[in-house]
Parts: sequence; C-alpha cells; structure tokens
Amino acid sequence: MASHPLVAAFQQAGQGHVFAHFEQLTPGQQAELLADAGEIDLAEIAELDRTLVQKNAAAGLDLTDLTPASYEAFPQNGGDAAAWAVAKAEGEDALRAGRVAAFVVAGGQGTRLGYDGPKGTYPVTPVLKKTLFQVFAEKIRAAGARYGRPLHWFIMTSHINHAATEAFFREHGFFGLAENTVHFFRQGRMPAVGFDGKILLEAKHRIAMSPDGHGGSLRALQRSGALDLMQREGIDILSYFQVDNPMVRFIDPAFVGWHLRTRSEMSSKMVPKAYAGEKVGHFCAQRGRTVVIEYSDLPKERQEEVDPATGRLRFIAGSVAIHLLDREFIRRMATGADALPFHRADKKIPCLDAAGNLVKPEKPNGVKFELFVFDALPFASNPVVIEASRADDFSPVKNAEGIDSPKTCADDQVRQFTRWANAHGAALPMDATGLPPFAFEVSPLFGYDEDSFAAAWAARSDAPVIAAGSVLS
Ligand code: UD2
Repeated sequence: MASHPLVAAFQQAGQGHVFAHFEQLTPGQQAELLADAGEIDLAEIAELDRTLVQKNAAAGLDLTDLTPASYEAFPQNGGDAAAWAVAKAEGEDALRAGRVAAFVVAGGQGTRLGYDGPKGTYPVTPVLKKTLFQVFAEKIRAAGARYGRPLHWFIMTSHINHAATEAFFREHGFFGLAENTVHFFRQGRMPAVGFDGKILLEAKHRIAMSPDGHGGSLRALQRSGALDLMQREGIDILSYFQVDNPMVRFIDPAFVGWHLRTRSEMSSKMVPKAYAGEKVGHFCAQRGRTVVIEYSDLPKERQEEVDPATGRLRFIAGSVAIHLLDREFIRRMATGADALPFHRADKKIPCLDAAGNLVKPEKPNGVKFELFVFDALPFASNPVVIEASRADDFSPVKNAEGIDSPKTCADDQVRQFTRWANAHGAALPMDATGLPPFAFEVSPLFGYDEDSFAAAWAARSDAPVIAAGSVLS
C-alpha cells in the first residue's frame, strides 16, 4: 500500500492516518478513498493549518480602517434620476444583445431549513407551491421572450446534490427552457480537519469533504468550461444569485446598466439593513477598496453604530449576495495570482476516532474551509454598489420557521403581487404591512417585475379579477 504515491505523500505531510484502514477495504473502497485523497492539495491544507487552524478563529480578518461603502441611491432617496434612466436603457440594450447570463449558486447543504433534497427543489410560491428552480426558470423564460434572446442559465451544484438537481430538471422538462441553455457544473470540495490540523475521515474509505463555499464558483466556472462557453455565446456578464431567494431580480436592466456605465468588473446590490444584527454582510470601504464584512465578523458595537447626521445605522448597506461579474474578471480570479482567501468555520463534524469508530460530536470538533464570492470585490476594478429594494429583491427561505422562512417568503411574494396589482387599479384590501386577507399568485410568465407585470396587465382587454387562490398566468 505504501507504494501508492498518494499514500506516501499523505504520510510525508503528516496525514498518513487517512490510510490507516486501507488494508481492510475492498478494492472499490480503496479506489474511493484514493479518489477523495486525490482531490486534496496537501500543501494548501498545511498552509491553512498554519494560517487559520492554529490561530484563533478570527485570524486573517482585517477590520482596520473600515468606513461605510458608498452606493448609488435610488432617485427617491437622493440618487441621480437621469443616471438611473440611462442605466436602465443601457442595460436593456445589453439584455437584447444577449450579453447577460443567469448564474445561481446551489451547492449548499440547506441544513438550517431541515430539508433533505437540493434546496432549489423546495416549494415556495404562495398558491401553486412552485419550487425555487421553477420560479427562476420561469423568470428566465419570460425575460428571454421580453428581450428577444433566450438567456443562458448556469447552475452550480455540489457533489452532495449534483445528480439529484439534474434529475429534477429532466423530470420537469427543464420547465420549458431549451435544454442546451441550462448548464450544470459541480463546485469543488475541501477536506475538514480537526483542531490539530489532521484531515478527518467520515468512514474508513471516505474523507470528510464538503463544498468549498460559494466562492469556489469562480474556479469551478473556469474549470468546467463555462467561461469558454460564455465567450462562444457572446456573454460577458454573469448575474449571480443564491438559490434561497425567489424574489431576486437577477434580470435587472438598471443594475446591468450601472455595471456597464461604471466599467465595473463586479457590481453588487445593497439593501438597507432592517436592524443592526441582521444576518447579512456589510459593504464597507477599506483603504480605497470595497469589501464585505460578514455579520459574524463585524463587532456588535460597529453593527449598531448610528450615523448622527441621518439617525440611521452607519453601516447600513447590507449585502444580500446579488452581484454582476465580468467573464474575464472571473477568469483572472480563477487563474491569476489573486486568490480568494479561505475562511474557517468551526463545526460539529461526524468522524472516525483513533479506534476507527464513528463519533457524532456534541460541540465543534473541527474546521471546514470555505471561499466567499464577495471576497473577489477588493480585486475588481471600479466595483459599484447600487441600492435595491428589499420588497422587490430579497426574501430568502433559510429557516423552517420564524424569520426568513417559507411563511415570511410567501407573504412577501403576495405583498409584491398586491403592490403591482393595486398600482393598476385592482384595489385589493390589505393590512398595515401590505398583506391582503388572502393569498394569490402571479406567475413569472405573466410578470416577473414591475415593468413586465404592467405590460401584461395592459395587454388584457378586461382587468383580471383577483380573489383567494387566484393565479395570474
Ligand atoms: C449569505 C451571506 C450573507 C447574506 C445572506 C443573504 C455568506 C457567507 N453570507 O449568508 O452575507 O448575503 O447570504 O441571504 O455568504 N452555497 C454554495 N456552495 C457552498 C456554500 C454555499 O453554492 O459551498 C450557496 C448556497 O446554496 C446558497 C448560498 O450559497 O445559495 C448562501 O449560502 P448560505 O446559506 O451558507 O449563506 P448565509 O445565509 O449564511
């Protein structure tokens, strides 16, 4: 066994225990273990052990010289109305020219929701219970029709859900999208290590591996050939969003226009934070660069700081993980000298003990390494941040109950449909939060944003009647 070069390399790196049970394994299991091991960059793990694991948890985080990032405010909040109008027109041109593709990161494990399947297969709409993937697919179909160019859609999965995700799309006929415009690719994996830096095994023939974070998308886009495909198709902007947020406006002409007008390589939407401790990132400026500091990393006092001039939170710009990225910027990040830093997450990781028995720890026993996509921002030229409205862009499904749950998300969708309908004279009753006393639903194929809704509504000879359980489609 020791003659296998991988085994020798692991032994030399002080990780020989990974193969402690090798002789007891079947040939198939040995092959599996070697395949897992083959994915690991031992020098990278040694470096991460030195820089992250053997330091305290906040190692590597630079919180000096942080000020709030500036952003392009909406015209109604003091922004430049003419600039927003020009941006929207330019973005529409880019969409008509087929320069933009959609990109969802869907490789996460969805543990908080307590749902087993790929998160995109979770039902979210208020009446028909369409899944997240169906909602996105229909927005893409509708936008393709609106701009006269089918949009390509890239979907990043992980080893945990790749097969199930592809099967789901197949079962549902790709929700009416042309199969050759939907592209799945798998993100990379990283091994978990104990606090002593030793790689953990989840079985005698399996290393404890987990997805490498949504920041792994940049190298996965390159490795999978997605960037080359984009180039062949004349796509130069990728519209990045998370699988848990059905309300995201990922086909947003004004956003695309701002990105193009400012020659930004990576652009972001901010929503004003709802309260100091909201679990979103914070857009900050740091020595001339734009950075995002995650809620768990920004000290509480800073999260709560109030700007005396406005009476609002000082670090108000919340990052809700909506970005535009230039294709060639992604390529540079994936292949050049600039690399995203890994973050450490201390977790309870089921693993084998020294005697080879599986242990389910009650408290964190090891470290997972993750890359975050927003860490690319400091490397981007001219990164622009624009204001977005929470009510139109952000209502994620993260928890089974309470905030950011299926219930809050369904209600937020109904509020949005109600706003759109009432703006056209529907006169639906609503409570103080904008919620009518019944649920109804607008299909993205009818309207996926205010403009497309207005066009569809105007095209109807009679005003649609909306009642409990209605579906506009
Ligand atoms: C993320 C952001 C937070 C805020 C919030 C908005 C981070 C660290 N924090 O918090 O600042 O913007 O979202 O909802 O990003 N994913 C993968 N592969 C992975 C890990 C995650 O594809 O290896 C995907 C996952 O499927 C999901 C998204 O990334 O679509 C976000 O992941 P999360 O649920 O871990 O992020 P969260 O809610 O902690």
